[in-house]
Amino acid sequence: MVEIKYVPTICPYCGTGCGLNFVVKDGKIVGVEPLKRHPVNEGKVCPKGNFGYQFINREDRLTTPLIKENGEFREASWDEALDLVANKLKEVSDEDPNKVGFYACARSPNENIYITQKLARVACGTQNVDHCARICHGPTVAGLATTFGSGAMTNGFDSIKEADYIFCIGSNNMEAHPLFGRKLIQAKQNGAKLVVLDPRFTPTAKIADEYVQFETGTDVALMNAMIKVIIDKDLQDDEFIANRTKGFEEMKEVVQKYTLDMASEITGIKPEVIEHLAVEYASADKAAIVYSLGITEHSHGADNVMSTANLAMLTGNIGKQGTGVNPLRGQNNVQGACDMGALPSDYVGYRKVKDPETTAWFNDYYSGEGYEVNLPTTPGLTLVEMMNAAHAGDLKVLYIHGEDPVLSDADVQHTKEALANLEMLVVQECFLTDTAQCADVVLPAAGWGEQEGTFTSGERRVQCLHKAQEPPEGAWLDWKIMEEIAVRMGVPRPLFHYESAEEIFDEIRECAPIMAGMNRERLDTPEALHWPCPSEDDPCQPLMHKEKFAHPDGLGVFQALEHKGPVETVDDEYPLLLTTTRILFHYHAAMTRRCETLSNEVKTGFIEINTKDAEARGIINGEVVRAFSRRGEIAIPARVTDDIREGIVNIPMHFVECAANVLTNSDSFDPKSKMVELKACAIQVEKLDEVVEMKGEVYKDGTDTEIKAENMATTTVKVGK
Ligand SMILES: Nc1nc2c(c(=O)[nH]1)N[C@H]1C(S)=C(S)[C@@H](COP(=O)(O)OP(=O)(O)OC[C@H]3O[C@@H](n4cnc5c(=O)[nH]c(N)nc54)[C@H](O)[C@@H]3O)O[C@H]1N2
Ligand SMILES: Nc1nc2c(c(=O)[nH]1)N[C@H]1C(S)=C(S)[C@@H](COP(=O)(O)OP(=O)(O)OC[C@H]3O[C@@H](n4cnc5c(=O)[nH]c(N)nc54)[C@H](O)[C@@H]3O)O[C@H]1N2
Ligand code: SF4
Ligand SMILES: [Mo]
Repeated sequence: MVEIKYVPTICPYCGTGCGLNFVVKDGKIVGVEPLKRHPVNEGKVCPKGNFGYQFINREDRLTTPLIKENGEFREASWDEALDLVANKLKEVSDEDPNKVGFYACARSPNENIYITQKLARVACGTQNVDHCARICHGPTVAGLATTFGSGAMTNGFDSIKEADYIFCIGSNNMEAHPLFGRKLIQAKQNGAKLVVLDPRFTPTAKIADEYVQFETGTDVALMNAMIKVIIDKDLQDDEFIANRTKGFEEMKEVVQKYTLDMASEITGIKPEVIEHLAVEYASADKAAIVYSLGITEHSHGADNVMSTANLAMLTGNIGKQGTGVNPLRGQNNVQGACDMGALPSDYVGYRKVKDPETTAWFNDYYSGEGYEVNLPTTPGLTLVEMMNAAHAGDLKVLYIHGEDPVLSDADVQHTKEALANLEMLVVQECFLTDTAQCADVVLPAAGWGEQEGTFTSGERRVQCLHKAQEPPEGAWLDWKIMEEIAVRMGVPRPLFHYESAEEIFDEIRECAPIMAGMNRERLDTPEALHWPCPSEDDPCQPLMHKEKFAHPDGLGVFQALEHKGPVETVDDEYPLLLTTTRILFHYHAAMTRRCETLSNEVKTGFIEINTKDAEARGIINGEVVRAFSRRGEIAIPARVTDDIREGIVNIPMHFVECAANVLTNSDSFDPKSKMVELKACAIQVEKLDEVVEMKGEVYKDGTDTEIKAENMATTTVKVGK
């Protein structure tokens, strides 16, 4: 008899937060099954949920600390590696705390992330801590905090099933958040109309009632014109505007020049279509906005986000089921990473660094045993600023807890130069990623399935994880590693000591009023709890902004915004605008590319190019072409298709051998959120001198495979004999 154990957990990929059971045989994870009672995925999963566990027991998991000497790694003991890192961090932060920086891991549990920011703040005295949200939903956090007072998704996922009209802009959730995509299908079955706006005819567009193709980087112009139509036709919600908002008149004035003709010129959408969109959105009883990176990853990302907020407030579509502004957060725990204060401007629970009383509170909370914490009230550097500071020689030590910026940050060349310029790069990882290969010290970490803790999904649902197997021998828990470093740096152990992840969570609850009511008993259930959850008797419902917004005066704030467009525009030399996206079977790179089933589905990257643009260059489907920008060039198979707008090309970001970020631009910033322009840069595509044809087929898209709601897998693992 083989003994099989089921251990409940949460999927480690996207922010949908599906519930799974690990299937454990003889103490090893051998598969997963969807959790049937889970309220989000209801016993279904997407291919990543299904097969994405295969990386866990790979032979190339890191199990020994590595130290680089003369350009080569050698194995080291934990003692040696920890001392080396602690001494360097202490030496540099004693000299100037601004010269050290930390990237936290949005794939890792809340408890680990909380400890990363605590190591930065308490042991090094720096506010330089950030994570990938900056180049993901940073504009959401900034934009919605400005308009609504809170940077999070306003409604729970299930709320969408009650919508009458769904305005889905810049989100390809059928590939990026498939189990949320399933809820869109369910909403349609309940009678909702789904409209998708995207420069590409995506799998999500394919399930829509209406699809609108338009120019990249023109969302503000579109939404301003829609707002003008709504006001001109007197379709706005006057009562909501009067009672719950401010700034309406200023916004109204700015949108006046966004006539249908002008917006049509900018966006490429016919005037009557813009008018139709505006009237339908405003006339629906309950209209919901869904968006993701098509909105945020621009040099005007926060403006795009605030435009969606303007639309929702104008029509009173907020604070009710079936409505709201619903940004689909990316990483499994990116909501948590923001909540935990892995942000240079915020402590845990969005308590502000800039506020002297708050900083005094944390200084006091973290001091003791003769150890004084004295944090500045000036926000630290963002992720992108840290990389630039490294490049300029102003940052000396960068501590990366589980991120892979060599693949994921804009402009790979710039990133590699910056990392090489550091006095010490520390990477705490499960695998020797492209970034870890650049490190001076690599610290092997336990990963998903090997620890207790919590993930917070995109709908602010804080969910429990459970340990299903021991980490590989030699790999340590993230929080343990960082505790040891803090103590070696001189923080008295009692100030930085935990017996368990649960103990860390208790400290989080003490520091973050929005999570104070989350006791273990309430949390460790399939439904779990959403924040805000201020007290143990609060029901902690997912719907926000019911009666008032989260600003101190309770009012939502309209923003007067102008269309700006991409900073890098096309010209004769670089005539194509590149966007960079995701595909169903891969998730960034490190984990899914180590999952055999997923890798077999899609083995390498490709560039999508419109049939006419391909013809003009003599390019045929499947041919390897040269793509180049002002930053660099790659060779990549072409996928010739009518699904992408003419003049726009697209590269999925997962494949290091033909990496999109060799081409992207790290110079164009969103001043409001520090986002870089990952969804737009100017490139050229050419035939190679020698014709190279791809072996096998170029990936089409996920539409023909598992992503239809009814086909989503319910169970696939076969275990035991
Ligand atoms: N399979 C898979 N799923 C993932 C991930 C993954 O790597 N793989 N990553 C996760 C993460 S971290 C995130 S943040 C999410 C991202 O989820 P999404 O944002 O849905 O994913 P993307 O494919 O990056 O971009 C969405 C769409 O934006 C469109 N777009 C490009 N430019 C514009 C524009 O100017 N305006 C508008 N309106 N649309 C535009 C693109 O054509 C694309 O279809 O996915 C998460 N889920
Ligand atoms: N061109 C372009 N670039 C992009 C984007 C785009 O759309 N276009 N999207 C951007 C977005 S939205 C995002 S979110 C970023 C993602 O960028 P990253 O955050 O760099 O992405 P991941 O590959 O998810 O990195 C997570 C790393 O953590 C490791 N890891 C996982 N779990 C643990 C753990 O528990 N402990 C430790 N120590 N390590 C762990 C994994 O092995 C992996 O290497 O990329 C951005 N880059
Ligand atoms: S939709 Fe897929 S990747 Fe996202 S949490 Fe669910 S199973 Fe995981
Ligand atoms: Mo993301």
